[in-house]
Amino acid sequence: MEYTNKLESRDLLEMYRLLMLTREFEDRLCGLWGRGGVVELPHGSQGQEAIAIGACYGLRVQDQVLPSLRTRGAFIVKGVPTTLQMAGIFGKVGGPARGKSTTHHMTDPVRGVLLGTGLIGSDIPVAVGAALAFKLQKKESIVVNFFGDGAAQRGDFHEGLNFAAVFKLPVIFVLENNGYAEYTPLNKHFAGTNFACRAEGYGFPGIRLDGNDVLAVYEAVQVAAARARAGEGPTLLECMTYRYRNHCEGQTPEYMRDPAEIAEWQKKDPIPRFEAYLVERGLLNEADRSRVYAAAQAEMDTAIRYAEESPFPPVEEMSTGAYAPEDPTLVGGRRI
Ligand SMILES: Cc1ncc(C[n+]2csc(CCOP(=O)(O)OP(=O)(O)O)c2C)c(N)n1
Repeated sequence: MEYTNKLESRDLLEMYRLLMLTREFEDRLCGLWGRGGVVELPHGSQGQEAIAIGACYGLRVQDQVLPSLRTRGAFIVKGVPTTLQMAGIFGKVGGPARGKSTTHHMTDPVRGVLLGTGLIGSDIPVAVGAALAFKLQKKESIVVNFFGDGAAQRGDFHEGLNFAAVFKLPVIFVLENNGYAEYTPLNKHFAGTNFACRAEGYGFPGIRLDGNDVLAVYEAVQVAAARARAGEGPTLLECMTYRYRNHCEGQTPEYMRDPAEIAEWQKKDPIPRFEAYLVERGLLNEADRSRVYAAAQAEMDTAIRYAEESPFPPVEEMSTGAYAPEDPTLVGGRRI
């Protein structure tokens, strides 16, 4: 594919590092399950990391992301330290919400990651509400909302998209179509041919693209972001991808995927594909690759150690931060 972006070598290499770090984070997290420490079932995103990295890479600091329960890369690109993320997953004080956010409900609004809801699809109107707030405040910031093909079957999807379209809100809907909703294959919950065309019904662009191509995602989001910042309204991006792991760790064998299907998608894995692109341009060699991988491993060693050593929150903090502050621009005492 021919790309049109003007990314410099250092950006390309940084995107590569972020991809590697996200994969390593997920591999380590899934590996920790059942060995103590991790307090909630990990939902791995291995295979679909290029979507979060490509989508978030060009965002501004003030832009907010509303991730799904599987959008690890969004936290990484938005600069939530891996130490804090892992401590949060361990339910420890060192986490971004001082032990209250674990994996599903991790949030760090100061760094630009909003809290989603536990109900898939219900995040969509929340993201739209945040975009409405930006518009009312006359800010140039945008919201990027990630969700899966299963979430797109909820009524919230239609309500959210329609509202965002009518009010021309600065929001990008990133639909990670990984072919499964929990364990249900796409053809068992969807009789249509694609989700992108739904946007046309609401009067805004919907584009289907290769979600395993980090630069294709980056470019599509850049176009959508410019449109959103110019007051022209939302875009729906249907990113085609696959997740290698089951819905979550700790599942019984009947839910396991067909190994042949996994092998087919591994040929399109976003990381080797991007490596090949970088190698072809003379930006990466085997030694660089090993160095980036070793750095990701070392960073995750540190993150896990930090999480293990961080204390559990004291009981006095049980309800702290659980209710909206009187001043809604303050979160955990910090202004957002
Ligand atoms: C309203 C609601 N129904 C069911 C669930 C349980 N659940 C959690 S994730 C998930 C599947 C979501 O599928 P999809 O949106 O395609 O995302 P994926 O898990 O494939 O990334 C389900 C059904 C839920 N959290 N909320």
